[in-house]
Amino acid sequence: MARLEQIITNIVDIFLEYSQGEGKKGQLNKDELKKMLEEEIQSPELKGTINAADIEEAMEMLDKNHDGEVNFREFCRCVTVLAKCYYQSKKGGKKGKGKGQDKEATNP
Ligand SMILES: [Ca+2]
Repeated sequence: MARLEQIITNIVDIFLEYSQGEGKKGQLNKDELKKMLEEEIQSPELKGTINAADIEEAMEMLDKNHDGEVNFREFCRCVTVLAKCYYQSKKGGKKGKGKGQDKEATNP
């Protein structure tokens, strides 16, 4: 399978796997999200972005419709956030801590 296809199927499979738990199907509750982050995010720079150790904050960041669970759409957002973070770290972050560029979450 081509690389991008592999990633896409991985994203779907990971979500399906972790959302099978006790909570509602098709949703990650707090425990499921924590388990998923603990097991599937290993590198320190990504852990700095969304951390299982601060699951309240991670949930707040991801649970956009505030139903206390992470649906597939919200999970995809999580992946996007991590990808952007990794992209920034690869680019070397020359711009330092400039304001604005990380602020995509500001909804009016
Ligand atoms: Ca939600």
